[in-house]
Amino acid sequence: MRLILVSNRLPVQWDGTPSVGGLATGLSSFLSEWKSAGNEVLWVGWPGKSIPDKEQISYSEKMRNEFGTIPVFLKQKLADSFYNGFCNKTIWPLFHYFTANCEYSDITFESYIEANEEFAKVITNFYEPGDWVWVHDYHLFLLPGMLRNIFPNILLSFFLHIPFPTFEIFRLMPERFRTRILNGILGADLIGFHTQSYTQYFLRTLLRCLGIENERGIVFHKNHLTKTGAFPMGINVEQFRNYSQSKECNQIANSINVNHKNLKQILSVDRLDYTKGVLQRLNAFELFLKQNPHWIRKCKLVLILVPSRTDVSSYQTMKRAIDEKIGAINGSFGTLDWTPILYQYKGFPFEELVPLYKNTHVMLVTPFRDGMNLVAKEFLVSQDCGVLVLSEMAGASAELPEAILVNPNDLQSMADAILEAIKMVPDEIHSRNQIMTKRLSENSVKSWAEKIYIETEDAAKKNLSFQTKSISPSSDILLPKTNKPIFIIFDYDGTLVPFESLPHLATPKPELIENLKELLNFDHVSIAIISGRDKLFLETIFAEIPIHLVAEHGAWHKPPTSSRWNSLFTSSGEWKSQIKNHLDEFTKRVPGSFTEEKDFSLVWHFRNADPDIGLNAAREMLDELSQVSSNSGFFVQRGNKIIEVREYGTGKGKAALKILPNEDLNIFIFGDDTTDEDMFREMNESVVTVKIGKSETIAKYRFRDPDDVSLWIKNLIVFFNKEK
Ligand code: GDG
Repeated sequence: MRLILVSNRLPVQWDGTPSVGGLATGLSSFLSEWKSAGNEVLWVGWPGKSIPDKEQISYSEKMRNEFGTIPVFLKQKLADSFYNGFCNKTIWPLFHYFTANCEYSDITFESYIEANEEFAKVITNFYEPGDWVWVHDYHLFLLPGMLRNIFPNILLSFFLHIPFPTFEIFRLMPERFRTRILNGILGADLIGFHTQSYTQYFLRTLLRCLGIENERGIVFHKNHLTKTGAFPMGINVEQFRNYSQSKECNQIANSINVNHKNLKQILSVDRLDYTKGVLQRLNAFELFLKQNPHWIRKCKLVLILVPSRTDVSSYQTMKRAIDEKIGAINGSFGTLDWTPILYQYKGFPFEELVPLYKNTHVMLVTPFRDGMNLVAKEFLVSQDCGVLVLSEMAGASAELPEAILVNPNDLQSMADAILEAIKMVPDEIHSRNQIMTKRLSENSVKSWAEKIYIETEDAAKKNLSFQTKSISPSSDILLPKTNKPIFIIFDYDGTLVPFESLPHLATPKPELIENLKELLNFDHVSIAIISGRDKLFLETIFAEIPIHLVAEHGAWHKPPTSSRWNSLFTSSGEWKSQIKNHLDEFTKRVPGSFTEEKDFSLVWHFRNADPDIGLNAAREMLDELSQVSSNSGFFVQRGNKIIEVREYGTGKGKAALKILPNEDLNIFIFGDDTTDEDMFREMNESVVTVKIGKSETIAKYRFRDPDDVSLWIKNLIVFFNKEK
């Protein structure tokens, strides 16, 4: 199988030198195993600068042959507006909670769309069915949706490397941007995040922004199923560990250390970015020196800042502030033979970075917010006897609770943490680090990538079974195959008519009533409506039609020829008053919800409630009621924005069996809800069962919506007329 990795930046820069960043290095172990199993890998991305038109063909050939990379060419103006604009002035600050830094510009959003389209075009040129496409990060939110439109069956993963913010933050983005972004990511089969919290924030955002619910992290949208989940990215543990224990690494470590043998080394390594909290870290170090003067001349802070986004003016301003702060600390605390901060504004090769980790006593990783932070993990597997001071706001803190966790906004706690770390005894350091490094070895970057592949494949399989069930209402498969009498059962809400905000507004169009009447003119056709609605409602709606009506999920039955309702089940009803009080409590608590009372059941509706509050209350209610329902005479079922509490032993499935005549029939059953699954389950293989809508079903076929049901009815009429 061929893997097509897609990220904004390629693992090699335009001139062939390696890019700084965790992804390429991290993935190398997974990729080499992938390739040695006979698979191919191609990496698609922007080369980082504009390449003149006439050089593009030869450049592409060279990159593909030498590095297995495929460049996406973006004109300088577009690249600037896309990358420096929408990516780094809108998404990056917003998703890291720097809301005051955000700009919302239609111009840069247009560029964002255009750049994503350029990526889609390049992939379209060489994509082949069977390839696995794995899109990375926030620069390419729209790409999964674009690719899904072109290749409906593409195997597609998306991984977000930065945090996904809470809904309240996400919705600060104008609706026209955010809707498009969410729809774009949902084109993937799998969406991975670093932590459980980011996943939950994303799912909640889908609910609040698009009204899309999830079933245990699975989302159905536009006839496509997407799995979501937390996949904390690991590192290439062996690579760091092996090198850190090598002779070469020891030699470099000793040579770096030669002038500072007696100083405890505090290390800080970041890309220059305001999210990393570098200035705050310097302030904490200054406070530490002020409050603990006995550590003066006994420690040094090695501060490495890797240049990044150097053409953005706010980054230049930040760099100046950091430079000044370093100057001030060195000026006021330094002596002729000691400088507190050794500052390096450049990247270091791996071979020099690891010896620095190894020499370190205290590693400061204190970002204001960070998707994961791989530096913290790399340090842990490379150190000899070093303490990790880690921000609670970094995704890595969820996996590394044995580190000294700090709030980067709390200067005093950071200064205290430096002191605690620098004084920590080796036994304690080893015991803390051992637990963390063991965990890191078990969750290496290789197993991270493998899990993502397995889950993506699983989602794609689920999608396939979801799609194979989808059928056109005019398909011949849905026509009667024999001339036996025909019995059709329809659910009402969500099947014959779409949902409305209030139940009494959901009524059939006159055309539908006419078509049902016409169908019943064929004397071998019988129709039943089996609904959760009450008797009066069904009687009123279907007053003119000779049809079986079954109300309250099978509690009552009125045959076509009769004006009387018979009870299909017997009821004790003892449970009702107690449960009604309980549901009423929820109704008081959740604005927009209400309780409906029927002869054999109680229904709590939350369609008009705030989606989040409604859903949470429904979960709570389900949980509470299912604990008391056994042997209590009732059972609880979740429906479409409702919770139904019903007399035990009743149900649509049993009701359907009771009203079906005892003869050989062509049976068709249509329903949209979990209560309709009861009917599908009770029927034998010969019955044609059709689910309306997206969620999981045991029905044989699937229609998109009630309009498909109306089309099927019309199609059946045409068929019978032809047969006459
Ligand atoms: C994103 C998210 C998430 C750094 N300086 C040098 C150097 N590095 C390497 C490190 C590490 C990588 O860069 C930095 O990884 P981070 O995790 O800290 O952050 P980002 O790559 O900026 O960004 C982040 C990550 O994606 C992965 O999902 O953790 O939260 O923002 O691997 O070793 N490498 C070399 N010289 C350096 O000077 N060779």
